Amino acid sequence: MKARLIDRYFHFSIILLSVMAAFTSCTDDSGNMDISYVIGVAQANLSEPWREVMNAEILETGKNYPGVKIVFTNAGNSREKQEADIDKLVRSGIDLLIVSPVESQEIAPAIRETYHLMPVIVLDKAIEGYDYSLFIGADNELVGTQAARFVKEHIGEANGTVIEITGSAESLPVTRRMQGFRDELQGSENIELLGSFSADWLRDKAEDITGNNLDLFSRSDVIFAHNDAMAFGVYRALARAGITDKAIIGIDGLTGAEGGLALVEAGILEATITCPTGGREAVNRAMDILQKRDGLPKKIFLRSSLITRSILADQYSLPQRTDKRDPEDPVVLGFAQLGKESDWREANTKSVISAAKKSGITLLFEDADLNQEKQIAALRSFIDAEVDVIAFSPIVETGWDEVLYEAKAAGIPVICSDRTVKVADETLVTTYLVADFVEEGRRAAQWVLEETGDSRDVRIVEIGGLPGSAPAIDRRKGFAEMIERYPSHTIIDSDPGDFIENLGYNVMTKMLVRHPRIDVVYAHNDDMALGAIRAIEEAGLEPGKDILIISIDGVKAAFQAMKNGKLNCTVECSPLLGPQLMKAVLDYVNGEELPLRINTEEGVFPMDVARESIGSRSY
Ligand code: GYE
Repeated sequence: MKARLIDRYFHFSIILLSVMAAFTSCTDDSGNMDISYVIGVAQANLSEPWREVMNAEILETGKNYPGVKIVFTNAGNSREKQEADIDKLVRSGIDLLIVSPVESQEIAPAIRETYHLMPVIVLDKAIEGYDYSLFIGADNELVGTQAARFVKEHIGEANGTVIEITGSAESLPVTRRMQGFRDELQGSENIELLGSFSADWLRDKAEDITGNNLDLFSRSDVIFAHNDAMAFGVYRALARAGITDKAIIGIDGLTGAEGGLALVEAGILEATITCPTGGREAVNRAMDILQKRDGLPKKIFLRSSLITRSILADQYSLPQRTDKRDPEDPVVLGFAQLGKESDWREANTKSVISAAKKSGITLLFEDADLNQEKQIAALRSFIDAEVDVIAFSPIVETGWDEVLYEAKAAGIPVICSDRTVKVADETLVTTYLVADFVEEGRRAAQWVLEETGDSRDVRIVEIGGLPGSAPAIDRRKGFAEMIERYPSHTIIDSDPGDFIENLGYNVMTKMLVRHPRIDVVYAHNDDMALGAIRAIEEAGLEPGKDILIISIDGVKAAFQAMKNGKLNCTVECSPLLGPQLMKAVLDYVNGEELPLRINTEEGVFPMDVARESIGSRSY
């Protein structure tokens, strides 16, 4: 170990010399003997204040890890420059790359290549595919939704108008914000979107646009800008023309003189929506990766919050315990499991129980036996017991507002494990620890399309999960979204089997009677696929050959079925959420702000791959 450290020291002194010569800034030049890691940060540009804050956070957080050196590059918004930056960083010997990509998907190959050499954290702008260790960013669709909710509330029942000022047109966050904003406004007949202009994130450009379109702007009630800088630009142009009665709302919520918080405080902006840079999270997670800690997720989405003047007055409204806990007391987690419907669920329960034990967390565990009332009662019992954190796997998406308000009022944070909920106030849930179910559905469809690509008339039946549950809703959505693009493929039938093996069998039996020909079965989980396999065999057909079968989860029994040639593919959805959950619980108790959503890592296992990897499956 010592030899390695010394080795590293020489190695890094060389790197640091070259790094310092090559790059504009370097965090620390103390030349400590115990340097253990060098992190390279490839920043897209420093012309946006938000990115300066990102770098500052990275630098600050890095100071908590004495053995860490951080080196920065600035691509000045050029894709070519960022490619060269990454190359330089890699060749100088960094251990991990944090990259905040420029606005171009063409940067993806450079990131992919680096990922084959070392861990890579992608910050802020998502890139296509999964060739990186971890993505950290805001949920920009939610940011757009939050903006629209504000507009609706501000305008109320009367007729009203709004103008939108967006960031750079090709940028993914812009598309997402626009989408969330429009979706939420849909159905509000009284609100008219008067226009949408792109000002490339720049204050002065927004000011010019407003100045050149004063007529239009003076007819609007609300102006929504995709960042606070542009919102301020709008304000300046309007103020110059003597127009001061408009509600202007921005995004970012940075501190500092021209930061969104000060602008809201001064009444210049009506509201801002905070959009964390992820700098702090990136460094903390980089250290988790470098030190090979348990429970590493694939994607982390950071929380955005609407900030108005009155909210500023009583600070952020996230749950905060008033009575400080004694650090000597064991941390208590109340976990309400939804039932025992599948192999996945059993593996999930085991993972939670064993991870709690391993982390020294006292676990109060309740099983709701697939009954929402019972699950609500379990949550209430945790509130009564004054646990430190509540986690639950919500059986369905809706119907939780009341009990979650009670938890919030009691100052107890709630983590949704595995499934999401739909609530009117998103601060009711502190963190979601979930898989990307829509993506799972898309991946299943992708496999079907690849497998049956040339066929003309492919008839697919779907066996759905429990109606109203997040995985059933989203797996259906992701799958249908892709299949519907191909006229050659049709989902001819869909019935729920509630994630239960027997029900999968029943649904399939009926479908085989109803349809003279079925080519593909898409089941929302493995258990139902296994039930369907039984039904197909009983009907005298060969599962896996006469009918292709794809499902989701990746449990052992599915791998066994693939080994036997009866199941064709499973899309992985890991139930091993225990370690990540315990990490989140301990982070919260230690005073760290939890991200809004944490996505787990998942793969796709077609039959031939499954045969080889069956031995290494842990659930
Ligand atoms: O896929 C299914 C289960 O919520 C992701 O619930 C989970 C699903 C899982 O019973 O097997």
